[in-house]
Amino acid sequence: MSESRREFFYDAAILGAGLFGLGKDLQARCYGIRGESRAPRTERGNTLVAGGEKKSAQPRMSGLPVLTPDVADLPHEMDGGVKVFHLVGEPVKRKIAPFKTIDAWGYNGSCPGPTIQVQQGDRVRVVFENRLPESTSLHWHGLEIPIEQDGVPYISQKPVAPGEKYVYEFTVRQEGTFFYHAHSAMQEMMGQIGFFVAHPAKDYQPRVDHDYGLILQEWAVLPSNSVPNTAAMEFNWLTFNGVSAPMTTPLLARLGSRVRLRILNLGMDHHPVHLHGHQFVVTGTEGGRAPESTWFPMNTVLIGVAQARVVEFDAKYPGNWMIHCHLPHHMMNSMMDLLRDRQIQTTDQTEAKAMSQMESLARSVPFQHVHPSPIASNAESVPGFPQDAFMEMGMDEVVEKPETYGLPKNWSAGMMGMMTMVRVLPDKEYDAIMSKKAAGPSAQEGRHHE
Ligand SMILES: [Cu+2]
Repeated sequence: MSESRREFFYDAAILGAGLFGLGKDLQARCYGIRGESRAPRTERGNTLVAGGEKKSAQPRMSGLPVLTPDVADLPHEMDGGVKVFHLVGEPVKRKIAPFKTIDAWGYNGSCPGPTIQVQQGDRVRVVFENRLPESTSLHWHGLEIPIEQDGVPYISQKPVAPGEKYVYEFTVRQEGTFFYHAHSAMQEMMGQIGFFVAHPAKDYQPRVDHDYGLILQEWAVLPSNSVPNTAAMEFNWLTFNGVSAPMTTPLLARLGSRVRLRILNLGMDHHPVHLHGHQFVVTGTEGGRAPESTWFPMNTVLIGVAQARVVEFDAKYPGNWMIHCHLPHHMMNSMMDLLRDRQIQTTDQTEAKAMSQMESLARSVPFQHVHPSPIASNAESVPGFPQDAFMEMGMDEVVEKPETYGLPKNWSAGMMGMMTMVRVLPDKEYDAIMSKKAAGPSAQEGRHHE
């Protein structure tokens, strides 16, 4: 691609960003890294704003905005000096895998809810509308705000009845990674959570080049069902930002850059999140920035329930590095959906049977059916077989997007559950993907809705 053509895409991306409520200053920061396209968020199936609200934001923002792959940002408008957000709690259909769509609850058509980004010191108003079939409220997790804004039914406010609106307003005095959620346990388990990121008044040091956010969730959804069982204590679907691998959008990092990951957990399980090939330091928690004297190298960080952990690392080594929850059962999803209404088979599994099961699923999705990795000729006679054999479901084409460009063939067969990857790419590869992204949402089947 010629330089001028690349510039054109670059400019188009900035123009596109303007449409979604990013001010000039913020745009400049968005594109601080050459080609760091933050063009129109194009997440599949998400509705950004309810009621076609007018947006005319002129935010001042230090640091980069956070990118939450597969989850859009919530735009805002200004009313005098107040940033006004419109948040709608409602049932949401969420495609968590190419062959699995669940009936979750979320906000503004998204589960998790859209990401709210503000600046430390901002006055924030959130006009909340309840389109759920039951009463709810919004809790601002970790924020030091007046008790009447705390969002706990009966304790700090009357529950917001179905069809009602409720206005929250407060000044954000802190910096850090916070979240909003319904303060009702089962509603939380239906997916009612979203990021609330407060950027610091003064940039964190050292500055990062990429800032990503991931929300960890688990779901109990029986085969042929779509409604999560919120009373369950065991879970068969594990998601990052509302999607299971390989649908998770890879996180891109330019070789030599510094990367921040904000990881947030609001479920029933704790998740040890592991990054391959690099060491990171924990630079913050759900309580804000941690002093540098507390940083030490690690590559697995436990994200407890209701916690956030912010980690940073230098992307030193080129490659497609996995980042995933390391609980074995969270590195996969239920195979029950593959078997449909049949009993899961743990013994007497032959290659022919496994292939026919996989083919029946492949026909219904459809996904590219790739022959699984080889098994030994005497596999059937070995106690314990099969374990991971027959688990691989390659679906490269179904989950293809600019961020997957250039991955090795059948990469998706190795991706399951609570898993994504950090792609540390040399300039040429990085810029090639950014050009594809900048080419616009039309190339990505119009996933953006206004
Ligand atoms: Cu886990």
